[in-house]
Order: sequence, then C-alpha cells, then structure tokens
Amino acid sequence: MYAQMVTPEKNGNESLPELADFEARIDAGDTIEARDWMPDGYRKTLIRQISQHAHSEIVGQLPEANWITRAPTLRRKAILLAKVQDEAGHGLYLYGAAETLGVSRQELINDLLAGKAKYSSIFNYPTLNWADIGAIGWLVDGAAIMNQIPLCRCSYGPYARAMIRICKEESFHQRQGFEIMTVMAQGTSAQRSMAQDALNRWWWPSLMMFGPPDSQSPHTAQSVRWKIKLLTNDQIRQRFIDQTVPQADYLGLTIPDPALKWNQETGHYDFGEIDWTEFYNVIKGHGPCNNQRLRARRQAHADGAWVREAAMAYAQKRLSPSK
Ligand code: BYC
Repeated sequence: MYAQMVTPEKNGNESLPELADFEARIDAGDTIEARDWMPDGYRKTLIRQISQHAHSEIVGQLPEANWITRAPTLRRKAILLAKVQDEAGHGLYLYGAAETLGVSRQELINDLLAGKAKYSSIFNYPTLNWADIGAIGWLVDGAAIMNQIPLCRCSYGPYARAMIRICKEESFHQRQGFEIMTVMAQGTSAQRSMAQDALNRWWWPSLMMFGPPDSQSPHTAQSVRWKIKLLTNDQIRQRFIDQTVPQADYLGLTIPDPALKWNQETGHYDFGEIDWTEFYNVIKGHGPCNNQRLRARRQAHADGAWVREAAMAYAQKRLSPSK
C-alpha cells in the first residue's frame, strides 16, 4: 500500500477509510471501474490525461486531412481517409471514457475551443508535402503506439478498454506510414530526399511527444504509483528510439542526431539533447501551427452547430411525440 505514497490534497477525499482499500486494489493490479470509490486526485488526473488524449486525436486529424485532396493516388486517398476517420473515432471513445468520471464532453470541448486545454505538441507542426504523411504514420503513430500499449493495462477500466481498439488501429496507421516511407526511400532521388527531409523535420518533435524528462515531469511519479502510467516518459522515449533506429537503417535514411550511438553496456541507443525550450514554447501555444489548429477546430464546431441542433430537436420530438 505504501507503494502509492498518496499525498493528501486539501479539500480532497484522500483521508477517508476507503483509501486503504483503493490502494490495496491498485497494488493487487485490480481494475478500477467508474462506480468504484476513487481519490479525487486520481479522478482529476484521469480526466486531465484522457481529455488531453481525446483532444490530441481530434486535433491530430488536421495535419493529415490537409493532404486527403492531394494524395498521389486513389488508393492512397482511400487509406488516408480511413486513417483520419479512425482518429475521429478514437477521440469519441476517449471523450466517452472521460465522461464516465463525471465530466461532460461539452465541457471538455469548450475548454479545447477556449484554448484552455492541452493537446499533443506534435500536431502544431505543418505537413509540407506528401512525405510528411509517411513520416507521421511511421514516427507519430509509432510513438503513439509505444505510449498507448502500456495504457491498455492501466488501472482505470474504461480507459484501458478504449485503448485496446485504439492500439489495433494505430498499428495499421504506423504500417501505412512506414509503407509510404519505404516506397519513397526506394524511389527516385527526389523522393528519397523528400523522405529524408521529412524525417529531419519530424524526428525531434516525435521524441517530445513522450513529455518532459522524468526529472521535470510533475505528474509522472504519482501516475506511475496509481498505475495510470505504467512506464515513465523517459522509459517509453528510449523504447521508441531503440525500435525506430533500425527501421531508419532499413529505409537507408539517417536520423538527424549526430550523438545517436548504440551503447553496448546499457543495451540502448544514446541520443542527443532534446530542445525542451522548443517543447515548452509549443505547449504554451507558440508552435508553428497552434493558432491555425484552434481556428480550424472552432470553425468546424461552428459549422456543425446545425447538426447538433437538429439532433437535439429530434431527441426532444421522440421524448414527447404528441407535440
Ligand atoms: N504535448 O508531467 P507530464 C496520437 C504536458 S494522440 C502537449 O509528463 P503526464 C495521434 C502535460 O499534459 C497523442 N503537452 O504529464 C493522434 C502536463 O501538462 P498539464 C496523445 C504535453 O500527463 C492522431 C505537462 O506537460 N497521446 O498519438 O504525466 C493521429 C507536464 O507533463 C506533452 C496521449 O495523450 C506533449 N507532448 O504525461 C496520430 C497519450 N507532454 O496537464 C497520432 C496519453 C506533456 O499539467 N497521455 N505535456 O497542464 C500520456 O501518456 C501522458 O499524458 C503524457 C504526459 C506522456 C503525454
């Protein structure tokens, strides 16, 4: 039980007798369900993480949707359409999982549109050409899976279950990206240099997706104790690097990090310094596309108002058919 070392929060429910039972269940690897007692801090952390994750899926559609009309073939267009549609579905499962904790989807969306909620830093970078779609699938979806597979075993049941289906779909997304990169890397010299340029631009932002270093991460220690996170930011980042470097070698592309080197002693790749100033700038709203992304979401929400109104009117009519 001591393993969670819960710090009581002021005005929270963390000193109630139920806490001991909750901690014992977490330690035993039980799944916590929506109606179970849980500390306020646990609920708050889950709402924060799941809603940020949902927003990331929704905003994450934008950089790729940008290329649906310009996909090079009908087959590529159909695949990209399906992928972007999957991301919308992921957002909806995740908003659903967050709602089980007592928050409404509307509140969460309002926070996103008001610029108060975070979403993944990676979606504030532009997609300049078709190779970027390959790089996103390979690196961004690859990073997403690396982070999300452990979440399938996290302590909160509705989140863990949502992640199972999401991970299956992310795995298809990663493969489609790697396939685009394979075709381009084996193509003409112009295609190869587009693939290399995309890798150069997406590599470092992909490493930032895993969050700040553990030493600067305010939430990791507690989330690991609660088994909301099963691995730390640095552990997952290292796994991603170890898995991705051989894939870049296979493609014949060079990872843009002169310090990258296999370390025989640790059994991992050593890598160069990540520019955390850039990361914090992006999450504070000053990345290359933050304004553009929020503008697009606000516009989509406004354009969809008539659909929400029609759905509400229909629901009302079904509740009182005589009117
Ligand atoms: N971007 O203490 P930390 C996808 C924030 S969807 C922005 O380490 P935590 C995909 C963090 O929120 C990808 N903000 O926090 C979709 C916190 O801020 P607040 C999304 C970041 O929560 C479509 C502060 O920094 N995946 O892959 O313990 C197409 C301190 O950080 C970022 C998920 O959301 C970031 N990169 O750990 C293709 C997975 N990193 O709340 C692909 C679930 C950190 O204090 N989430 N921050 O204001 C997680 O696993 C964890 O929330 C994180 C961060 C590892 C991301």
